[in-house]
Order: sequence, then structure tokens, then C-alpha cells
Amino acid sequence: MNVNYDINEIIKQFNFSGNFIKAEPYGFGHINSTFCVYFQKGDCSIHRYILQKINTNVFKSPENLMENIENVTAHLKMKIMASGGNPNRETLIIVTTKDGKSFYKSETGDCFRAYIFIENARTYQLVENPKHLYNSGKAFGKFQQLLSDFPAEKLHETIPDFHNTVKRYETFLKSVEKDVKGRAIEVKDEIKFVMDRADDTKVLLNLLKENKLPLRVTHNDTKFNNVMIDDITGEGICIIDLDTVMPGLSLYDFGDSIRSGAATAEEDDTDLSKVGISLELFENFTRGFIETAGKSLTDMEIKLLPFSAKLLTFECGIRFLTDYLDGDVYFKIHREKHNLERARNQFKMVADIEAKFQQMEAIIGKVCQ
Ligand code: ADP
Ligand code: GN1
Ligand code: MG
Repeated sequence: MNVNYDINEIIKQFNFSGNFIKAEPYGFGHINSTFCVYFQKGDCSIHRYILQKINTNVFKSPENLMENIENVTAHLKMKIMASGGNPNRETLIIVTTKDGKSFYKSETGDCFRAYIFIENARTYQLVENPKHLYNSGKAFGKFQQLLSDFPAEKLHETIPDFHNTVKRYETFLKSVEKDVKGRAIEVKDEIKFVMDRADDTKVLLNLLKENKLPLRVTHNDTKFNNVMIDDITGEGICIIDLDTVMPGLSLYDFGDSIRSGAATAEEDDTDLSKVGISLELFENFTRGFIETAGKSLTDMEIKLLPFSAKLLTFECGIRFLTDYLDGDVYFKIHREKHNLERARNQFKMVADIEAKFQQMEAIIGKVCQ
């Protein structure tokens, strides 16, 4: 990793306990740089923390971002304790800096934060056990319920227009026009795929404007690898990656969960014959989500659940393709055409959702009857 900071110096800034042993790059996030840091206590036991370099290209105001996370985690902690849960395991706990702040800003402007490491649980890139996805549905639905009384006006918009699909489409068109890397010629079919579906980008936003969908406090990045699955019980023990908790639609959270959790292949799998939606997994997630969030969902929200899966997958594909056209400036990539491969993968998933749409509607009918 090409870095201009000394991780040992950064670690000294936080209220970690014990003697520092080592720090290792960790996880598969596309945005922040995550490290697992190991410490040893007097009794020789080893414990870990998560340390993250905040991506300030994406999150322009780390102050606002961390204020959101402080407020959201405090709210979650209060609710979890009130219901007899264990807040040390069921929500993120910020480790403060030596001067009592929720993040550290270095002289070069790099921003870091730290969390208690949630042990005996892990995240998965792909669902290995359908029960885990059902449990992740329960966990994301519960997360929405726990935040249903959070004062939305307290939240900063950490990324403006994050799920504004109309703006995402306009940005994409501009990138096609500018074509800064001369890549548009190579992706003509993908550009057509997006343009053919332009009308889809307006559907939810129009309904929101007409007050036919309620604005809620939502997570907005409900990838399957943003829920920690307990190693023993298999429960979705903790929702992580709270950077994009903002006012949004519950359909954003549902749709993005299906995009990643009900996929039959990883998001960047280049063998497109493997890529699609599993109806079994779709049903699993839906059952879990409806169990915890179902009562508060309106008929309109329920009706649009299958569409949201298509739209959020489409949105993500548009974002990957836009980033490819822009020269890979947003998402971390690990190979030259990574963003293009991701976009193609997402579009294959969109096509598969289109083909299975009626079956998805039937599943919603069955689960929500
Ligand atoms: P990004 O925003 O880059 O996706 P995340 O906050 O999702 O970063 O963290 C990346 C990975 O680090 C997660 O998928 C998870 O495996 C791990 N992780 C994050 N927070 C914790 C935590 N508090 N305890 C244990 N693992 C964590
Ligand atoms: C990013 O941070 P991570 O890897 O959980 C992105 C999501 C995308 C996702 C696609 C802040 O999520 O919006 O859906 O990649 N997060 C941000 O895998 O842009
Ligand atoms: Mg993440």
C-alpha cells in the first residue's frame, strides 16, 4: 500500500490499552483503509481494534461524518441497553483519541478513527449459509426500527445525493460525454444498457416527491459484508460501516441488501454465467427483514421491494461504469478493468432480476400475506 503516514505514530494517538504488537490491512471495503491492530495486556492476552483511515476524497467533512457516527452509535447503545442487549457487541464503539476526540487528524490532513473489535463474529463477501442472509435481513430491519425515533435533522448528509438515481444517471451521461480516458468506445453496449433503463431512475424519487414514500433514517450501504455474523449463533449481531446513515428510503436498504446478499456470485466475478439473483436467498432476506421492519412498512414500500432490488443493483452498476469512465477515482480497484468488470457483473444481475421479476413479486406476496 502506498501511504504517506507512519501507522505506529497514528496508533499512539488513540486510547488503546496494552502494548502494541502489530497492525495489518484488513477487510474488503471499497472506500476506507481498514487495519486490524493487535495489543497485548499484562496477562499476555491479545486483543484487537479496528483502525480506519477515513477516505476524505469520499467523505469531504470527517467532522460531520464522525459527529453522525457518535450520535447514531449513542442512540443505538441506549436502545440496545434498554432492551437488555449487549452494546459492546451489538453496535460500534468508538475508541477516542488521547485528546478525547472521535478521530485523529494528522499534520498531513489524514484522518483516522478506531473501534472496539467485535470478536467471535465475521463478515462474508458472499452468503455461505442462507440462514445468515435471513439473519442479516432481521438485523437490517431491526437497525431501521432502532433508528425510527432518531432525530433525522441531527444528521449531516455525509455524501450529498447518495442514492439520487436521477443525479447518478446525469453524472454518468456527463462522464460518457467527457470521456476523459477515451474508454467510452470500449463500453458501448454497457452505455446502451444504462440508457435503455433511464426511466427506472426516476421512479422512487417521483414517489418521494409526491409524498407516497416516507423518508426514514436509513443505513444506505447495506452490503452483506456490512453486517457481522456471530460465529456461534449465526445471528446478524452488529450492523457496521455507519458512514452513510442518513435520511433515505427503506427501499434503498432492502434493495442494496438483495444486490449483494442474494447474488449468486461476488460483485466482481468475471464469469458472468455465474452471476444472477438467487430466489431462495431473496426469500430468506425478505423473511428476515419483514419480521423486524415489516409492521412499519407501507403497502407502497412492500409493493416496490422487487423493484428496489433492481434499481439499487442498476445504480451500483452505473456508479462502477461512471468510475471506469472517469479513470477509477472513487472505488478502490485491484486490477486495471476492475470497475468495468464490476459494472458488467451488476448489469448481468439487473438482467436476471428483470427475468425473474414476477417470481420475486410472488415471493413478496407469499411472505407479506
Ligand atoms: P469500508 O467502509 O471500507 O467498507 P468497513 O467499515 O465496512 O469499511 O470495514 C471493513 C471490514 O472491516 C468489514 O467488512 C469488517 O470485516 C471489518 N470490521 C469493521 N468494523 C469492525 C469491528 N468493529 N469489529 C470487527 N471487524 C470490523
Ligand atoms: C462501497 O464501503 P463499502 O465497500 O461497504 C460504497 C457503496 C457501494 C459498494 C459497492 C460510501 O461500499 O455505496 O454500494 O461499495 N460505499 C460508498 O460494493 O460509496
Ligand atoms: Mg463496508
